[in-house]
Amino acid sequence: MTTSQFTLGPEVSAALDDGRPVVALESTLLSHGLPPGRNLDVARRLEDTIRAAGAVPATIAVLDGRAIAGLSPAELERVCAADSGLDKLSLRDLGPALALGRSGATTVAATSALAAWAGIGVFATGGLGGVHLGASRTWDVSADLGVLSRVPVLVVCSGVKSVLDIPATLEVLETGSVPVLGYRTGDFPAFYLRSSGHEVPWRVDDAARVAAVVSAHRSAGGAGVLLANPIPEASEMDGALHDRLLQEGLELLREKEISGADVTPALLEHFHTASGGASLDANEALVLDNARVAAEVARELP
Ligand code: PSU
Ligand code: MN
Repeated sequence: MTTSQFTLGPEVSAALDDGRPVVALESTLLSHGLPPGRNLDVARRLEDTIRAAGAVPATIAVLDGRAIAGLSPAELERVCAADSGLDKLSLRDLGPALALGRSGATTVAATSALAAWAGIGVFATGGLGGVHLGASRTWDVSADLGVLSRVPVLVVCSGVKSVLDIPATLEVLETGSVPVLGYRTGDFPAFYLRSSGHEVPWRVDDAARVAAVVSAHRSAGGAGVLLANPIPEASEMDGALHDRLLQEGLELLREKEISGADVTPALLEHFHTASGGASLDANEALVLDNARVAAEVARELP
């Protein structure tokens, strides 16, 4: 499928035509979540990991008014460049960006919608957006949550950051009828940490069963499914370091009066600079593991 507003990379197009497994990847985590240089390295490793696990990667972004699933190497470099100037596009931004010829990196919400448009049912990322602390006052609830309740895609992530209101995030997912599956765990993970201290409603221990849940949920009239895969044990961040960075980050947000879509990028940057790179290693380890798991599930889906 290639239209004036949507381009599939040749490898993705061939895989979809043949019914081979494809895994979508988002671009916001590259352009807004990782520093230039490191982001391109991670982007390539993500694609290699998916190929090694027997699926085809489809990194998604919007460039010059076209949605692309399966960026070319040059397009991937553009998304990761220090001077890319890319906006962060959520689903509310896709119509304007496509129609007005703009470029941007896609969030979980926007990537999920574009993946579904392309016929891709599995998507790997690092962290999902969620309910921000203080949301009862600010109404800052990521569109990622609402989109999962409407779009038939499996999102594999490592939970949400502890900067968010995690119980409220799980409540909103329940309201949206999104099954939350813990992958080989009964705890909902908190990105850098394997456990948030909150339970998941369902635990699933292998890729074939995850695929079976996704199929059954769709048969029953549901849409998105969240698979929460904790960061590999060896890469988990030290708890005390994590708590210190989080407190500092929250203080920084207050000081600089940062709000809305800028909150996550600002916090990530604080973690990366103040941890001397430890958070980058953790971030890379978890997203690569999610890519591998997503490919394994994609292979099990009809
Ligand atoms: N959480 C992370 N890293 C990220 C994001 C979230 O740990 O890079 C990005 C994802 O693209 C996610 C988006 O979809 O932030 C959510 O942003 P908002 O809360 O503004 O909806
Ligand atoms: Mn928001």
